[in-house]
Amino acid sequence: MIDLRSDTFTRPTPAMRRAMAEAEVGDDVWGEDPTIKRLEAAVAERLGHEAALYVPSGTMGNQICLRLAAPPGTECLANEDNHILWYEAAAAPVLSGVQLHPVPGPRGMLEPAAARARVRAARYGVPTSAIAVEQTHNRAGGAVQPLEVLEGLRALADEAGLHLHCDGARIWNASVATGISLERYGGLFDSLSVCFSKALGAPVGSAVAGSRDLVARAREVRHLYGGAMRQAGVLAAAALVALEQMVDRLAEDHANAGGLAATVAAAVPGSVDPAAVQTNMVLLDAGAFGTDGPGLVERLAGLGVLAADTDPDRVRLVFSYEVSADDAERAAKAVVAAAG
Ligand code: TLP
Repeated sequence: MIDLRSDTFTRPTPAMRRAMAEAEVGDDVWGEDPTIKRLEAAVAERLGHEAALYVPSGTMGNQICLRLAAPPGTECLANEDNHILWYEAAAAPVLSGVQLHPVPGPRGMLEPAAARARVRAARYGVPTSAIAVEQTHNRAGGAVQPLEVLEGLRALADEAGLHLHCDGARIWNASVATGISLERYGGLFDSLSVCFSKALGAPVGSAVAGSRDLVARAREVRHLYGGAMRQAGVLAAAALVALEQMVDRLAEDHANAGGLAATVAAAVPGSVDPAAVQTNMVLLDAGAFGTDGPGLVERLAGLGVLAADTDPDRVRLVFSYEVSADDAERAAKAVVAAAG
């Protein structure tokens, strides 16, 4: 089976397992885990921020940031397809009293003009306190949010006094795809949540980055949410290997995704737009295969490819280091066969 359900399915590399076995550890609640400290320093440096904090998951990273970004009874603007709206169990309203305000936009984009039109003051209802973006954008098939859009949102945030947060679970993919440095992206945001356990292949973990003050407050919220861990350096060690060894190679995943999309688009009209494939994901339109999302997933499974129906009529394929170029070619043939 070629598993293209998600890049979250990746297992740790041999180098990660070795680093985990050999990690120097201490009690991180006491601030005494040297491996976690190294990871946090490395993340902060790469993203051009003062500090960073290791957290158990991307969801917790986002939710810690949203709590700090937006006081209860205020709202955070986000593209209607953002992960925080679809997959985080209503955590922002439940845990932080924050209303998420979904804004339509193409390819996961929150266009500055559309965002500006939704910024409200208390006298009109719910005051806006924050803006959240997602880089790359999951439900938009790994779409890269353009730099000028992010800069436009930064200008809006400065002008209107809003907090700008980035769900950067796959920000590494954006940087590799565009050549824009992590530091340049990072500098645009007041807070980021980044993940080591998606395309980078670490088994567990994410980090929040921001100013020293934001990260100190994030540490308190992490404790409140039950995310303060003890000798978690065994996990952070794998994340360090992910950062050091697994970022540049993402270009291979992007090439594999692009190659599959080109093959499938040529053979199955209307199934996929190859120009929309910018990073490690491909979205297939199940209708072009004469079926629906679950139907296409079932056919693909019968042909040796595991995929996920992310919508009733849409199937997502995700590439990672566990999918070789050969696997990608075999998967492309299976997808074409699924049309016949
Ligand atoms: N994404 C998962 C599922 O939740 C959909 C996947 O298979 O892609 N932000 C983004 C952009 C994500 O894609 C994810 C996970 C998260 C946050 C949450 O990370 P975790 O699973 O570590 O809480």
